[in-house]
Amino acid sequence: MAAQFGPDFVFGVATASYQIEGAVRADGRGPSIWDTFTAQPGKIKNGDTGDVACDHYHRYREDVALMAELGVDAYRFSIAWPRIQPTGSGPANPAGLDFYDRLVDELLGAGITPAATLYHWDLPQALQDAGGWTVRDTAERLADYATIVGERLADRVGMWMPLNEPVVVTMFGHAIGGHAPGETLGFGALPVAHYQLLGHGLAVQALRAAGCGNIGIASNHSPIWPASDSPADKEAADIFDTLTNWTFADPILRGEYPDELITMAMPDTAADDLKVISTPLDWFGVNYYQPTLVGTPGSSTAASPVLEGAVLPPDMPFELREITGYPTTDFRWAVVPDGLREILTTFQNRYGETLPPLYITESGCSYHDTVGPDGAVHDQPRIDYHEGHLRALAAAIEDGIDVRGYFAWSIMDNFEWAEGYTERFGLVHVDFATQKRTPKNSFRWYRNLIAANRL
Ligand code: PNW
Repeated sequence: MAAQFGPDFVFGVATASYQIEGAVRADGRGPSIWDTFTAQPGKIKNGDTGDVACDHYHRYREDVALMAELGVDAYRFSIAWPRIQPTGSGPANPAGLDFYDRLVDELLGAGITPAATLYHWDLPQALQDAGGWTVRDTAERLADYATIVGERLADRVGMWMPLNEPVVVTMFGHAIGGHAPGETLGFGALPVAHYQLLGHGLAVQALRAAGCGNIGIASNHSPIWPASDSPADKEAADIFDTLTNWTFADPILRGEYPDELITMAMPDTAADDLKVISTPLDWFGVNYYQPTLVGTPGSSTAASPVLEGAVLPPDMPFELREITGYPTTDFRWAVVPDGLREILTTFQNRYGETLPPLYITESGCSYHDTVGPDGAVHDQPRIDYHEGHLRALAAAIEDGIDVRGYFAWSIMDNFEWAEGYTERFGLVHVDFATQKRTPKNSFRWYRNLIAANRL
């Protein structure tokens, strides 16, 4: 069946600063928590770091040229806070701002709308030393940083996102410790959710005051599936759903936290802060990768590959299970295109009239691609992944859900956090030894799709 997208539908690609830029000591950039984390033995596969990554800081012109060839409408990138404020507060570092100024102009010159994320996980280390996301001050610092960047780029950036995936920062960074800063606070990580959300709300206000428009968020969401019909598994799934989906979306879209358990764990100021957190957005961005299968703890040996190797805090009232019966990527994530339609439908039903327009700010898959003897990268599974997810998206639009765009993660292979360079999400293959870029077959497929505007 043919699936068609409206003439204004935005096809994009996405990246994040620490994952692609390298040049971590260039032009006055200060250290971030990811520089610190990757320097600790055993934290990242093969001891990989983002020191060089895709060397995008020096090769951005070549990379923008690839995006122009791809024909995308928009490019979602993140600004490295420690390039703008090396210690996370105080005056701007002009050389840092100049880099994003050049990048934005290069994009506009290629007819591509710049879509900027302010915080994609590279917190200035000095702010971490002062408490990081466990303290209120960091939320206020995010707003100052938003003012600096907003004043410089308001006239040229077409979409703004203060935060990327506050749930992953809370869970992986602070509850179970697989990401920087590596805290293992369990439920004690909930204030980290609150201060990021407060930072988001303050940054939205700061961006608006600086003259920026079209502001949203990139928030990770996953339909939660109970492992069985048993009341115990359903209850475990409900708790996980509340913790990972609605703790992040309700405060923004409804001005309240979802339930008593969460409210009790939040700082005393939370009730007042919710007014700031729910400052209206122009749109809401969903990052979707796969559903999450949840059951009661200790009842199964098939744990989810998402949490492989993680040390879980004791006494969690749920456990993640491996999803079976679907194809999996080489990262062992389940490929479930209908999960995208499901989570979008859940948003529509939960928020109804008050739901702003949606974007898919990330979706993608990792396969361990290699360049073949013919010089090509035959990544048919990635084509199938994006085609399936775009069909599911088209079905959601058909259902009446207002989805305005889709950003493929990622334009090119890059530093995949704790997995280092082993997982490849790109439409373009990167040989990290030579920095050679090779467009994969999926790149050509996406280019044709964008040109035709239909599947
Ligand atoms: C996102 N999960 O992270 C990030 O925004 C990207 O920086 C990252 O490269 C991409 O997805 C691929 O991982 C996620 O476990 C990390 O469900 C973990 C999960 C989802 C998204």
